[in-house]
Amino acid sequence: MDYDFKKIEKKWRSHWKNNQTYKTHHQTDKPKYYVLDMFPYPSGAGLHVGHPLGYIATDIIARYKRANGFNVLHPMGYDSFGLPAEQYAIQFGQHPAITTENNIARYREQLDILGFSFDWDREVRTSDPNYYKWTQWIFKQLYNSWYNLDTNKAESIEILIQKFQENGSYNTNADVIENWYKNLDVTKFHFGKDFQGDFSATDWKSMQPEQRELILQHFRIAYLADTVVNWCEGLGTVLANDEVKEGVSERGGYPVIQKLMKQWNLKITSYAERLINDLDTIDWPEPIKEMQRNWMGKSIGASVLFDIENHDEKIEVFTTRPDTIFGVTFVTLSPEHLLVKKITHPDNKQQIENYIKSSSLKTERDRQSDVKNISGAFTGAFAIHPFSGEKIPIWIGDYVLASYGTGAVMAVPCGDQRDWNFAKYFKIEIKNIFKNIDISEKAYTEKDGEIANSEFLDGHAIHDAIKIAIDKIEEKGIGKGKVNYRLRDAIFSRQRYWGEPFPVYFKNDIPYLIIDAKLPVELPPVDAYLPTASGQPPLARARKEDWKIFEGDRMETNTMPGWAGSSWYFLRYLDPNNETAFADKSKIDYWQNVDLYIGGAEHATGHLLYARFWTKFLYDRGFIPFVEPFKKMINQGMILGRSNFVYRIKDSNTYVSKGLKKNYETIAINVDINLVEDDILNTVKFKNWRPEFEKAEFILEDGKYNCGFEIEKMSKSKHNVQTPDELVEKFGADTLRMFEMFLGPLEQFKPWDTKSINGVHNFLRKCWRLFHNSEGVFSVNRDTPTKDELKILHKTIKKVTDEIDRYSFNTVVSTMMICTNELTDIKCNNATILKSLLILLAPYAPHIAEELWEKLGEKSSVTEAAWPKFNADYLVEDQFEYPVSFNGKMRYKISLPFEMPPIEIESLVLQNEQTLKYLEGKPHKKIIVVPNRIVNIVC
Ligand code: ANZ
Repeated sequence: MDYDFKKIEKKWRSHWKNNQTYKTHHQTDKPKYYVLDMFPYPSGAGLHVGHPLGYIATDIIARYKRANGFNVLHPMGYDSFGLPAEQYAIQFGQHPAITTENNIARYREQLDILGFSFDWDREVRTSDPNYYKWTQWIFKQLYNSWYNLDTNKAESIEILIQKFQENGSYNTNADVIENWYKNLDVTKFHFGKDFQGDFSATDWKSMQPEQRELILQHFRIAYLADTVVNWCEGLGTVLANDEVKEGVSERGGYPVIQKLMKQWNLKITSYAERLINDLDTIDWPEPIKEMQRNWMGKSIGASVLFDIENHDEKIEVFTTRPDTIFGVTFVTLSPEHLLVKKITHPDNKQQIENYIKSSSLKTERDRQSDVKNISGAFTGAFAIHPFSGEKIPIWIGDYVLASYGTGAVMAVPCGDQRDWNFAKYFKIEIKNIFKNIDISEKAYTEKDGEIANSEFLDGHAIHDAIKIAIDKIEEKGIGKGKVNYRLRDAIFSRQRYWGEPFPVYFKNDIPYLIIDAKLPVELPPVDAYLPTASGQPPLARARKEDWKIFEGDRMETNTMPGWAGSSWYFLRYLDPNNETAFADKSKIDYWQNVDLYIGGAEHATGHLLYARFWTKFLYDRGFIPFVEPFKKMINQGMILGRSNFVYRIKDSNTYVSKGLKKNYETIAINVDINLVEDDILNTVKFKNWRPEFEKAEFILEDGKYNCGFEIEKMSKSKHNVQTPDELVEKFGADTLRMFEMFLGPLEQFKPWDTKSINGVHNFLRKCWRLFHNSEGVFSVNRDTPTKDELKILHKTIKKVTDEIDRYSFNTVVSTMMICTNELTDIKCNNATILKSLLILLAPYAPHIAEELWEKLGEKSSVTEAAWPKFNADYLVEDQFEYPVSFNGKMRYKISLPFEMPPIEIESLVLQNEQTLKYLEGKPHKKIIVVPNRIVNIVC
């Protein structure tokens, strides 16, 4: 019988399903191993061959760990809230739940044919109300928590209330937004406009509940605040910084502007220091850790106060270089800075207003990255230098960001390139405070050197001067040492339909939570998935009676962002059907965090950061016993597609073959790779591909149309997608699984090229033949294995085990190939040897392994078999290969037992045919035998 992969794979897939082979039990007598894939967003395009790469790797590890005695958790689910389903709903009116359901069904079909060992009973979907009930519940915990800087953790808001009741705000070291009290609406708040944020226990007790709540809002980890956001009118929503590229939305390319809106925020900044420090405790790729460190951007420096001429207010700046204070020649405020309007001189008003307007059109990212275009405006006001007392001009410039530091900088053109550019452009004075350094061409931004022209700092090395300056600033009472983070609080509201509703309602504009017993707050039906005419989010279309739960004056109509559900999904897999908790405590205690996480590197500062934040928060509040979600992570490299191009002659429907295109002005068009073979276009198929090509004409080369090609990202829009389905149909899932691993190291970017898939397929056929005789009849011998057979096997066990332990998935495939060739060469069909071979093969090619396993007469699944133990004894050589020399010249080698006495060696060598040949019939003069070293014949 031949290797009928179609039949075999179908048979075993249904066997596994019917027998629940991969069901994971909460079996605590075994050590646990939790291996997880980043769950996919089920898009309409389905899976291409790049998607399963990581899933195959985790599946191999899951099977390998099972064979090594671990109780393995290897689940899969869907990150099923998201924009594409919503966009589709907007266009075609189909409820996103239906689109999502259809897409999931397609994904599942594609995943199933690959033979993964997922425990599907644990599937989670973030858009399922039974799942998002717990996302809402976690939001409630965030809302009901504050960050205690004394204990350095989040605690129940009740503890804070208790403190307020006992001592007022005094002695409470809470992480609260700086100058938070300025946000309070004084008309609603009876302390008046001089209130600076401090209140006594008596004050607290005398407040109305609503007033207390207004204060508490500023301490909660989930809080509402007026926030500058990237507002995208076209998509009707706020976008995260990384969703905006060059001023337009990444998705759809709609313009994005900066706008102030009331949004839910999460105080991730409280965790900045822990998020940085704990990176040292996890085994993640260094580039991802570095990206997270940069994202959090810790800066140590000082805040310094500058008086303003003819005004009572002061400007507070944040600087990392207090040593340069005598080099300050102007102050720059961000255009949004609250003082701008107050201090601007009437003569400069128009100019300043124009500038504010023009910079509101730019995103923060553009403002940071655009260093070429220098822009700004003078306020007409002056600050007073805190040491020299000199007058220094106050400018506004959008290279200063409102949301970083204090939104104001002391500008030092000699030490900061942006300040230098600004000063040159606007012809502002540049003072040099560095000894023997030329700053005529550019600023000096290094920290080696000596300070000059700076009174008490003169002669000090920069590093020392920083410290001296901070001391002096503190001594003078004009500022203090300070640590700043680039990280901002995370905006948690989206003006979308297809996301988690908040468990929140409003009464008199104050938010309140829906009680646990009423969760989840389900998405209400709406008549359209667009914002309302007045710009309210789509949920505002729902009438009171459309909501299953409606309280207060109105429900919150924002929804949560895409990363809400994915920040904790790994916890739900532990206990996916629990109705009374997000997971049972005993299960959390057993399974703990993820041992191995595989997924794309593109989530470095999104999902991977937020999941770490939520984990730490849940830890603080005592819900889980660990502080990091993913102990080890590997980022799989992208599989790149090979695209083909045709060249349309401009303003025509004529397509010119690649070799002739230089004679014309052409536009390259991505053509479906299925219409091309060996880079030659099938012109008939091309004409039928799309209506616009129906009447296409061609200019050929030698009767052929040669296409261009390029290696680029595999994507539906580039028509270079290869789906796993076609290859499984042609070669089987086992071949595809092995082939994807064989392409190269998991972490590397690799072009997709199916040239070697036949080789991999033939290797599996060769494995099959080891178990069958030349007539194709199953035939193995049950004798004791020979030494040679054992040697090949144990060499392979060692290599494969080492390689899997190093996650070197590609080299395992070649090791298995070599082993199969060697066993074939010695015509091995020994059952004991082949049985072990199947266990080694099963993680990669589970179907064929199961089939042959059954044929060997095994009753249980190969999944339950123990990983073969390597025995070094089988590799020990019992012979030594002697080099035989004639007059010092090595002529041939001969293998002889280690223990053979020299006298026997002598006689054996002298009788050897080769010896006779080299002696040419003459007698030898002398023979020297050094045991286990050499034989030398003198002649
Ligand atoms: C004076 C100075 C002199 C500075 C010098 C640098 C070099 P990092 O390290 O990224 O934290 N800065 C402060 N707030 C800013 C804002 N909101 N937008 C843009 N720039 C801002 O950078 C801190 C430095 O960036 C600060 O130190 C400040 O310029 C500027 F030779 O102050 B420095």
